[in-house]
Amino acid sequence: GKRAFIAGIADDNGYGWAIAKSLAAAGAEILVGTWVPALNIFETNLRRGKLDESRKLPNGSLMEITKVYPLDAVFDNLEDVPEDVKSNKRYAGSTKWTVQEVAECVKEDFGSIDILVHSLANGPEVAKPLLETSRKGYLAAISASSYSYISLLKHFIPIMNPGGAAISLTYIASERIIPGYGGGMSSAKAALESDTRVLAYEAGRSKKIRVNTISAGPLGSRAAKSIGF
Ligand code: ZID
Repeated sequence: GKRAFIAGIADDNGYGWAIAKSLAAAGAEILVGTWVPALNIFETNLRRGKLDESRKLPNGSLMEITKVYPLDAVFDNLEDVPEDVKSNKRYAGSTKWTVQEVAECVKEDFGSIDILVHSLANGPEVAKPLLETSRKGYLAAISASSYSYISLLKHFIPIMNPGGAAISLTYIASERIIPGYGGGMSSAKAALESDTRVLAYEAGRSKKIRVNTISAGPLGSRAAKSIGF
């Protein structure tokens, strides 16, 4: 069977959860990366059975998540983490949540993976038009929504089996004007799409790994609702 690592699940409403279920139904083992600030609630809901109804697969069995890893995809390694984040209550409760550390943990626990899913994005100023977006907000959107894919690939490719595949989710606001998708999120998706072509070339040549991104339709996830979509 294949083993998948899905980055960006914190509830049962988003694309990551739906993709995990499809992969589980197809027989894959499921590992999950959950944003550190959302980890507690997600694990509690899982433990208390609140997600059991949503865990149901077409054959009637429940999706098993083998392990949930805390993850913050805007930090590549410990040296990147500023003091205020290190000492933040929500972050201090977990360890090894930078991208490099998570990849190391997955390697230690399971040796390798076959499938990498990037189902995460964040744009703190998404509600602002591009003309009103600050440099900080713009760079934060790119860091969380675009570079995070590069970083995940960089650190996970060494433990990905040849023939493996990576996928992320993009949005057509990269090509067409969609008012309301601001804060540099349109720019972040454009970068994600361009990077996908280059990463596919590089990872395909070096490790026979496919790299793709899918332009998603509307889904009432937490992220989509928070921007009024
Ligand atoms: P989600 O909230 O379920 O998933 C996003 C996840 O990212 C959450 O679990 C966060 O905790 C996590 N996260 C945020 N920051 C970090 C971080 N630094 N490190 C680790 N994790 C982090 O929402 P989702 O399922 O909508 O998002 C998954 C992917 O789908 C994202 O890349 C979206 O941009 C993409 N996507 C979603 C939609 C949608 O409708 N939900 C659309 C296109 C792409 C879209 O916006 N018409 C209108 C809107 C749209 C499509 C058509």
